[in-house]
Order: sequence, then structure tokens, then C-alpha cells
Amino acid sequence: MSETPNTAFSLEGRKVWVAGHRGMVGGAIVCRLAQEPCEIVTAGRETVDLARQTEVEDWMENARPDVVVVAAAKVGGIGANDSLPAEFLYDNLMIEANILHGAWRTGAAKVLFLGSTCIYPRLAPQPIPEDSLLTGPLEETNQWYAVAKIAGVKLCDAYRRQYGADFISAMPTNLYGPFDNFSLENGHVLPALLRRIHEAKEARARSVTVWGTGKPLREFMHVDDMADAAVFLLRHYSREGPINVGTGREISIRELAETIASVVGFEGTLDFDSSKPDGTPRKLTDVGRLSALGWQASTELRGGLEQTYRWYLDNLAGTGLERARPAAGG
Ligand code: GFB
Repeated sequence: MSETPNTAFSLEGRKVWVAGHRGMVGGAIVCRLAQEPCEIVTAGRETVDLARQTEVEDWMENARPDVVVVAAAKVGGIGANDSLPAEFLYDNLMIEANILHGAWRTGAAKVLFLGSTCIYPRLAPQPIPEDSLLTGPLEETNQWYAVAKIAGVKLCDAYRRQYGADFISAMPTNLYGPFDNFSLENGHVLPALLRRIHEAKEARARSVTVWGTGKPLREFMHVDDMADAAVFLLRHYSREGPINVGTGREISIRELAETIASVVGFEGTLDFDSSKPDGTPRKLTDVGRLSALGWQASTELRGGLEQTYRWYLDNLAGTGLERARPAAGG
């Protein structure tokens, strides 16, 4: 299949439903779409519970969006994934199945489903090409989330094949930015460390704990880049299978913690708690397919961290809150 951009899809005059607009990713996509000549619709959890099929069907029947972005999901870091397997599998299966089936029933012209690079095998070749999907065992800690997201990719493919529906799936690398979940136990590594290191600085602590050995490698992308890629893909991409969205650059957890300490201004030491899981050893996406279409991430990690830390200081630090918006899913 060719990588030639399909520029046929226009957002002009379209009604675009961003499912999961209260989450970090959905919220950023809503902001990015505000620059486009389309109408944006959203529905909070009080209006529609995305895990309930009849509620989703009724809402979609009524709203009839032309375009659907599936950014709603139960998400979290390694701790949450490992300790809430039923929620990560069940909630994500229900949310994606209800929305994708509803989009087909109501004749949506385009659907973008968002997954995660944890769909790929734990020991996939690096950088990870899209065609390594289902070629090996998954990482144990987040297999539940991964299986649900693989099912979402396959649902998109199945509706494409059987009904000719223009459903696409994008797999973002580890994302961060404003409106992230800054929970110390359940958040992803970047917001959790940003908060822990900030609190250690405020408490004038001599050291701060970092989970695991610090050796795993991860790729971090600012959520505004993801939102820009989402709009680009809606316009220019139409084919089966996942497409990776990342920066193509990786950093160890140790280096991430050191960079955060420098941004925050924490001068103490880092203690690595190897009783906590490392997760997958390396997860660098092959972004060749997306680059060939003409899109690249633009936010450097250091600048993105500085902006996110400023946002954290302005919105959450000292409030006792872990997030500024209710969780995604609705
Ligand atoms: O973002 P994270 O939780 O998840 O990062 P994954 C986990 C890595 O960061 C492990 C280390 O190597 C941890 O040992 N780490 C260090 C910490 N300190 C901390 C901390 O305070 N909190 C956290 N959470 N980790 C996720 C999947 O995998 O990737 C999700 O679990 C999703 O489902 C996401 O797919 C993109 O990068 O391992």
C-alpha cells in the first residue's frame, strides 16, 4: 500500500464529536479543532455513559456527528494498569465498541480511533514498526489495556473491510502536557515524577524516589503535537492498521527524572526503588509512515516540560488536586 497522502477528506462544515474531551488528549484535540472550519460537539459523562451501549446509540442517533474522534479511554500509568486489570480491559472494550459501532450505524464519514504503542509486543524490534503488531507476547503490566486497544484497531479494520467505513487508528507514544493526571500512584511517569520532585523541593527533601531501575527507555510527546497529528490524519490518512504517532526520540527514565529535577530546580538525589516494576524495557516508535505523509512532532522535551511545569504550578500545585478536569470517558 502506498504512503501517498489522501487529501480528499475536508473538515469544512463537518460536525466533529470528540469523545473523551475532558481527558488530556481529547481536550487538546478540541482546542486544535477550534482552528478548523468545523463544528465541535462534546458530551460529558452526565449526558452519556460511554460504557453503556444504549446510551451511546441514543446520543449518537440524535447528535449524528460526521466525524468521530475516539479519545475516551480508561488510562493510567504502570501502577494503575497493573492493579486495575478488569477496569482497563472492560471499560476500554465497551467504550470503543459502543462508539465505533454507533459511528457505523449513524453513518459517520470518518472516525479516528486512538490507541497506544503498548499494543506492540514487549520485545518488538526498535524503533517499532506498525507491522510488528501481534508478532509476539505483550508486556505483562499493561496487557489488559493493550488487548482492548488491539481490539479497537481490529474493529476499525473490520468495519473498513465489511462496510467500507473510513475508520482509522493512530497509536500515540507516551503523551504528556497540561491537564494530565498528576496522581502519584496512578499517573504516568512524567506527571507523577514532576509532582513528586516538585513536592520534594518544596519540602526541602534530600532525595526523591523514582520507581524501577531508571534504565527503561521511553519516548515522550507533547499532547499538542498529538492533537495536531490527529487533525492531520483525519485529513490525509485512510487505510487499515495502526499508524504510529511519536517523536522518534527516546530517553531513559533516569535521564527523564534528571531533566525534570533540573526544570523544577530540585538539587537533591534520586533514589531508584527497584521493587517497583520497570515495564517494557524500550518503546521507541518507528514514525517513518507518518513522516512520509508529511507530519512531524515539533515540541522539544525540555521546552514541553517547562511549559507543563508552569501549568502545574498555576493550576494544581498546592491545591491537593491531582487533575484539573474530571477523568476522561465522557
Ligand atoms: O508512564 P508509565 O507509567 O508507563 O512509565 P509505561 C513507567 C516507567 O516509568 C517504568 C518508571 O519504567 C517505571 O518504573 N517510573 C519511575 C514511574 N517513577 C515512576 C512513577 O512515579 N510513576 C510511574 N507511573 N512510573 C504505559 C502503559 O506504559 O504507557 C499505558 O501502562 C500506556 O497503558 C502508556 O500505554 C503509553 O510507559 O510503562
